[in-house]
Amino acid sequence: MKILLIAPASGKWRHVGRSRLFSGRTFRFSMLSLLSVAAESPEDSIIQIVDEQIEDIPWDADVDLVGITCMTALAPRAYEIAQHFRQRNIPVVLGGMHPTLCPDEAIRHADAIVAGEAEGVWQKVLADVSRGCLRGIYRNERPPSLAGLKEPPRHLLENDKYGTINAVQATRGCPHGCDFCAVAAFSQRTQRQRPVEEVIAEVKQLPGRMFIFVDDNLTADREYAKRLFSALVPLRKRWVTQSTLAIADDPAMVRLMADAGCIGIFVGLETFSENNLESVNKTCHRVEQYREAIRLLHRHGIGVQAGIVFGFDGDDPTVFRRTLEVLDDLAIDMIQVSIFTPLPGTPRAKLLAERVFDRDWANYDFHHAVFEPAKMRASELEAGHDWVTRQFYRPWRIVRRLIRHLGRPRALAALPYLAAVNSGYYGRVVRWGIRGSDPARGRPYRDRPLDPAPTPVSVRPRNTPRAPATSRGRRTRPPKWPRPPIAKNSESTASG
Ligand code: B12
Ligand code: SF4
Repeated sequence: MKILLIAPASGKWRHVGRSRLFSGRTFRFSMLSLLSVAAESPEDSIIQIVDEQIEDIPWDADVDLVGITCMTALAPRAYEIAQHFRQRNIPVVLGGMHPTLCPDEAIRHADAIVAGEAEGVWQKVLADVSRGCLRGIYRNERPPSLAGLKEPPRHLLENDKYGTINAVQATRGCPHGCDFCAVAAFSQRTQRQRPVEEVIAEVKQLPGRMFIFVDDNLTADREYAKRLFSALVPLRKRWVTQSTLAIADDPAMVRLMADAGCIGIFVGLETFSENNLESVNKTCHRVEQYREAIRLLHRHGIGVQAGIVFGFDGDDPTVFRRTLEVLDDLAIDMIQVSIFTPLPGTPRAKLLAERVFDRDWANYDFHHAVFEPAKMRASELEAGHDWVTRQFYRPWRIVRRLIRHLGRPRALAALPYLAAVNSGYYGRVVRWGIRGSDPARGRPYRDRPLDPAPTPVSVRPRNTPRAPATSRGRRTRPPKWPRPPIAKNSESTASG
């Protein structure tokens, strides 16, 4: 059977990979969604994978089946592509996050959808295509076993168009219940692990030294993580992953992780307000533990990329400047800034439904405000989001961060990674013309009362009076804000 598998791209992402400069290559690294589907197909299938970030869709392709993977922001584009092939009488199957979380919508745009994981149902899909009776929603009754997964056919990708095609997944899902998170909704707050020896066998035969674990929370199961890291030590590979900061309550674990080759982790810190974290049920770590946890990771040469989200109900226009200060103060190495987005299928989306003013999924790319924030205008939220991105990736800040990193143990191992990600984001700022502005410019912000829990960035209660205006119409400068009172001796975090 001839199968065309498509990863759509929309807006600024489409064909970004064709430019020589700032091609976004640093941020293209997985494609495991489609590679996993390809791996499940019979050996005699002829499979082509098309990534719209780097190539055109072969609209006239002579194929028996089209499969499209789809996040929410890419749903409109996926539906457009599906419509084209269905008009040519080629059956289309949609899969991935969005069809899984919005199956009733997705099925209106395809002949069939796969809700959840492909393993366990893809063979049935192909059998039904052969019989000409492909139809409806295909879903596993219970999550498929992760033992014996076939190796992703990475040779189907154009290696030089990717930051790395060495992407591996050891676990699926996350046990936490953050109410805005699509992963929690997709995995129903569970995590499953692949056998350690199978992960190690896959890692062993990856070319080069560097690879990425695309897991959402690799350290959620400590025992599993310890076994995996111990087995990785002799391979002398280098890798990055995603984790919560809860690991920092176990310094031996962090040491083992570094010995196993970890040079960077992406951590969803989200906010520096404990109230904000609590409001979305993010309980896996606490703001007061950030400083010590980050120091510990840095002491082991592990770079920290923070996921930062703006638009929580506690965020007012001063949150952008305060957050930038704290990011500098905590010596965060890289950030990914997002606008709070009520993703369909998550509990938070239901709670925010009445405040949503934009239902065009294309804008659910974490760079647009799609609902009315509580304490600022949507335009301020977008301006502040862009402003923080641009400020954080100013060349002088990048250089300062890299120099600071050089003073840490094992610095040389992580340096190329930190430099690549920082310059990748700088490239994005230039290429996309990200500018923004600080919505609180000229306003006092250092005298804001703190949350009940000691946090560096506070939430201003609605009725907090502003500083009085001076006779020249300016507001008085508040006293210098004391250093953020993050706990100094905390090595104990909530368990992950
Ligand atoms: C790696 C990754 C990326 C990479 C690479 C993505 C890629 N092309 O492979 C990059 C960095 C490019 C990326 C970018 C973004 N990402 Co991303 N990404 C991920 C991450 C961490 C892992 C994806 C992965 O490789 N999974 C491993 C595979 C094996 O699992 P899978 O994708 O679930 O696929 C299985 C099933 O879903 C199904 N399936 C999937 N596709 C298909 C297709 C068919 C035909 C079939 C039959 C089955 C099927 O079968 C697969 C095997 O079982 C996920 C988190 C996650 N858990 O998925 C977030 C995630 C998908 N990303 C997300 C987001 C929001 C983004 C960005 C918008 C972030 C941003 N702020 O810019 C951008 C979008 C860029 C754009 N507009 O194109 C969200 C999507 C939420 C949603 N509801 O849409 C996720 C879920 C993260 C999160 N915590 O919310 N991402
Ligand atoms: S810890 Fe991260 S991956 Fe897990 S549910 Fe919360 S936000 Fe999602």
